[in-house]
Amino acid sequence: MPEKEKSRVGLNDPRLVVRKFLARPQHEGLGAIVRRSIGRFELRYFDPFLVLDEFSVTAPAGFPDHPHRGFETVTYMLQGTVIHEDFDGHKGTIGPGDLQWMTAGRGIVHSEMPASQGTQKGLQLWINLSSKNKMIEPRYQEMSSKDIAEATNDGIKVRVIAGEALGTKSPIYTRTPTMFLDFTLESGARLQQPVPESWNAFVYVLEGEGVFGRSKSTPVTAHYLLLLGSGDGLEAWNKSSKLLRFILVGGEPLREPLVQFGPFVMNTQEEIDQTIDDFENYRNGFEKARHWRSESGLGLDF
Ligand code: FJE
Ligand code: FE
Repeated sequence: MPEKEKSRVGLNDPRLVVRKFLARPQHEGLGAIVRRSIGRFELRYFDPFLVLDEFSVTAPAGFPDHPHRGFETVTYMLQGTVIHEDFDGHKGTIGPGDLQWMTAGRGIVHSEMPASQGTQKGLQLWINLSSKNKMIEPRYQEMSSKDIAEATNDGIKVRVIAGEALGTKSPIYTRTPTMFLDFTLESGARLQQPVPESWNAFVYVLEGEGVFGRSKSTPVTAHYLLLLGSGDGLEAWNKSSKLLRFILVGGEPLREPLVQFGPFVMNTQEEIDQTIDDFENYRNGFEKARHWRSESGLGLDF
């Protein structure tokens, strides 16, 4: 390969793993189980990311009627199907490999429940919105598995949920600039993936074992979250004999004050007080919550 091209694909300053967390199962919602990595006590916030849950729901468990304001939720299914239903009549299913990118903005009230028997598994990522976007109109971007762009090269497969990898771009619009890549590396494969220098980035391992950051570092297995330090991208290796699957997520930090009360994430305590008042009195985006109940008819105390 000519030297010029090498420098184009190569990384000059690969990011190292600076912290590592094992996400252990905990109860959330109504009988659901989540492995929460970002959003737990030791890792309250990794700007702009509020929560990363690897969830597992088996009927009748689920996430019945509950609100959101001030951020986005990204639901990416790994196995099974979830039915979602909101107070504006927006309804549908999210099946294996499907994506729902929901900008809650000023307010969404919805339910997220298992659609079938067996265990439904997926990832849900909460991405904070900047102060200027917290009260925007809610919006959904949905993609079924077959429409999610995939690229392959040298033992690497990537599903491009958001951002760009191996020359393939996702059509998802990220109001808080974000990349979300689902990588599968065959045995022996080595990945070099650029990540903008100023962004925060993490890896969450789904399957197999991988070596991240430095070729000599200890292999990491499923359910581990790795926070990456500064640099221009991620270098990863599959030195095992099995497939390695992980997500790489990066986002531009907002660097704004944050006050969170459960599913409401604002910049100040006054805005949180206002949000609770809006929700309780069906105002400023919560009007439609007054007469709405999901088909499950259940609610969630948050
Ligand atoms: C929520 C408790 C919750 N992780 N992963 C309190 F469980 C939830 C919530 C979820 C959730 C939903 C899915 Cl489909 C997947 C999740 C938490 O709905 F929003 C609050 N406030
Ligand atoms: Fe929700």
